Amino acid sequence: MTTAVTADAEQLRHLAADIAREAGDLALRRRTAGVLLAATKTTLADIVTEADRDVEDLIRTRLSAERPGDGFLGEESGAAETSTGITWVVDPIDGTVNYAYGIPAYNVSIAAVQGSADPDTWVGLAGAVHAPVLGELFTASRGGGAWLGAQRLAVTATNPAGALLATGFGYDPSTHDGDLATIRQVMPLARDLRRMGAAALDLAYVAAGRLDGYFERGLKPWDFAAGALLVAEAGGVVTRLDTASARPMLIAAGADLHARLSAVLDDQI
Ligand code: LIP
Repeated sequence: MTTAVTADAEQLRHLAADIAREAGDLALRRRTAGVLLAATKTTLADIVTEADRDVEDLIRTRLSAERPGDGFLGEESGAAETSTGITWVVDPIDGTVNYAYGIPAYNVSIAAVQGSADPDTWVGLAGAVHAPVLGELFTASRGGGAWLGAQRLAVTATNPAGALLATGFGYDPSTHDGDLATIRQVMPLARDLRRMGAAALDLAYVAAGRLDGYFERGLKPWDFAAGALLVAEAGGVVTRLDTASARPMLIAAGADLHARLSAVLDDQI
């Protein structure tokens, strides 16, 4: 039986930041030494490297030592139920394809949630997104705000020039046509579009006001657990449409743009 606990979100934020910093530094060292492909997963394009596995192992080992009994859900090593009421949701290297190609837009994403690793029921408590090549560590705690180092983050307000949006595509080529059709429907709201290939970084940039909004279908819980809390704590809104499907649509933006994006994307579902 899970004993619900009220964890100090700030303590969890500091722990997430500390581990994300160490894990990101390991990822960068391994990238510099050369990346070894370990396997492919759902499609040939869905890769996992030896570094993904080793970075997740470091994170899992640190969390087990610091927070015994907490649950865990990681992209590469599966799940463990919580006995404390807290679960960690981890993407060891978000932006894996960028990482494999040597593109700097990759990060370590670590989130602590109250409850199980179910995004429809969890309550985000703390998160850290570390982009080691870019030298940036984004953090947030529930009620404690979103931060880039000591700089407090805030989402943008509506821009008459249109929204700078980001999105992404899944690893299954059969989904690309539908996703392109969605982009066509959204473009009247946009001034331009970015496709960085790392969901947690897209979300961190919405929180930091570097993007006005982000939407993507088919993300996994570990892709957005930390980034969604960053956006919420930066004054933004994050929702998911079509959650009963295999490819829910995540939408993140300031309140006004979120409402306009949701109206268009809801019609697409
Ligand atoms: C990736 C996401 C990205 C999405 C990719 C993939 P991964 O996560 O960050 O936004 O477009 O399809 O899901 O696989 O690099 O952890």
